[in-house]
Amino acid sequence: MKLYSNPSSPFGRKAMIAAIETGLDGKLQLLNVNPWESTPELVRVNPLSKIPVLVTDEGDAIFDSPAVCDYMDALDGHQRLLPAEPAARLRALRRQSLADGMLDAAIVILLNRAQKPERVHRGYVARQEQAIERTLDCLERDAGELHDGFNLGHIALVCALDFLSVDQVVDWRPKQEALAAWLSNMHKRPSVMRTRPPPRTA
Ligand SMILES: N[C@@H](CCC(=O)N[C@@H](CS)C(=O)NCC(=O)O)C(=O)O
Repeated sequence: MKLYSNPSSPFGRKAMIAAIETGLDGKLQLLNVNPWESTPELVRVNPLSKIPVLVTDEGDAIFDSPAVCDYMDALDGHQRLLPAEPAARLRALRRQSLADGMLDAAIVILLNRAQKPERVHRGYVARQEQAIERTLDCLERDAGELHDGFNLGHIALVCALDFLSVDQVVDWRPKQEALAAWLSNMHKRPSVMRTRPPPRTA
């Protein structure tokens, strides 16, 4: 199997952590791509030119990260990532949606930061910042419930929260102390340690 990804991509990191947790990482050929370049190689497997993309041994391409992780979980067959029990599954999917939503908002903020001031969409950026703030507050309120294992919901949250810090989108740790403590604990997990994003250079 091939995984088109990039060590800086938080969505790609979800796929890598999922691969390690399901024991599939050894079977993966990693292809480091920059989605913004829309290379023929990437758009051939994903016309949306986004990463991660998993290409199976049969040549089928799967995207985006929830689908990639779901597929790996199905291959593994132990339901380590997506619990079968409905309430636990709902919690995992909801956490993943919150985390992925924060990432989508964070990417909009960063793209606008890279623009000249006259090209920044201030109202839209403020909307994304408020969405992240509300989501962090909501996660902080329920942080006590996060100690219920390590599945796709936890994976997505680790990737999103680290991205917010590494890319300095928002300095959330001082306000969300329980969430920060949970994340520090998650950093001891081998799959999380092995996939730590490189420091941002620019
Ligand atoms: N919903 C997608 C989002 C993937 C995504 O936005 N990936 C970024 C890299 S972190 C990307 O490829 N961006 C390029 C683009 O939006 O054109 C997923 O969960 O995989």
